[in-house]
Amino acid sequence: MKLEGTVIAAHGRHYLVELADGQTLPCFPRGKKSDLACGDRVSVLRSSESQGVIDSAMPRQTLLYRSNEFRQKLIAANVTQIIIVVATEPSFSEELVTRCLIAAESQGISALIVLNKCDLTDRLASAENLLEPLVRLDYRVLHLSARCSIEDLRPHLARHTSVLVGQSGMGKSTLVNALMPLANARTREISEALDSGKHTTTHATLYRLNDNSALIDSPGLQEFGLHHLSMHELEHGFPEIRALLGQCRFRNCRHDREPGCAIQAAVEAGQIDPRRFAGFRALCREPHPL
Ligand SMILES: Nc1nc2c(ncn2[C@@H]2O[C@H](COP(=O)(O)OP(=O)(O)OP(=O)(O)O)[C@@H](O)[C@H]2O)c(=O)[nH]1
Ligand SMILES: [Mg+2]
Ligand SMILES: [Zn+2]
Repeated sequence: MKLEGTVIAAHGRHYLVELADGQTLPCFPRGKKSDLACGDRVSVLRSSESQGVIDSAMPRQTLLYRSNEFRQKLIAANVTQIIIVVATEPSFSEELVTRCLIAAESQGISALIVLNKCDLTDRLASAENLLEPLVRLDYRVLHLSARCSIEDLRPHLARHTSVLVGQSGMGKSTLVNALMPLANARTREISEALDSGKHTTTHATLYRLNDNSALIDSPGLQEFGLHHLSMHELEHGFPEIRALLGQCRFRNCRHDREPGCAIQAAVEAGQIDPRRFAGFRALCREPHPL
């Protein structure tokens, strides 16, 4: 008998599937390939009382993933919001935030930036300084301290399936635990089922919130390769560049050294942040599909 469910934890070839009745079943993919992500909806065949085989996966609404020249790494499927978690300390990579935003943009996923650990006030100003260009572009930036209160975050989660992404140590899991006191126990339980249970998150896990929304905690990222995005998607991933597309002299302008480039003119006129433009150019120089 086929059962439908949602992947709520993904760790290598091990998946935990939540079935329609709320029960969870450890499952393996058929064959060698395992290309499912947390949040994927699947159809499962029960192979024993305590194990299943994933028969097929349903089409995805969205897929958040990263890629380098060798392979792709799936982060989460069917999410409607990406929450990029940065912190006052340890210091964070502005470039990684930009890359997360572009990946979200390419999938039509809304983005929220959380600046966590605002209780550590010494480093607050320098973190805010790094985020300033993004605030000016109207990206939502929420100041939080998972240690003190996460109540300001709750309204942003409503009606969404959100995934928390960011570098290790930013406080993603602390946020989850603060939002859901029961998550702590669940995390331990799932860690025991899937791996040795270290402090740092080793696999993505989906948690249901009371009001029909869901939250996925994911392992810390050190890099976010975007080799799968075309030049067109990169241009559209920067709102300030997107706004000027079509205004360059040449239709196939690469916004590098071409004369009559509206983007370069905007950088020179101080309308586009030079750090953002440098980030865009660096992305363009990486390999990408045409
Ligand atoms: N001062 C302070 N410390 C915090 C806050 N939030 C989290 N921490 C601490 O930051 C450390 C890392 O927190 P985690 O929640 O494990 O970070 P993470 O982003 O899940 O890290 P990975 O799972 O490795 O990706 C822990 O020691 C937390 O106690 C905060 O708001 N204020
Ligand atoms: Mg974690
Ligand atoms: Zn141009």
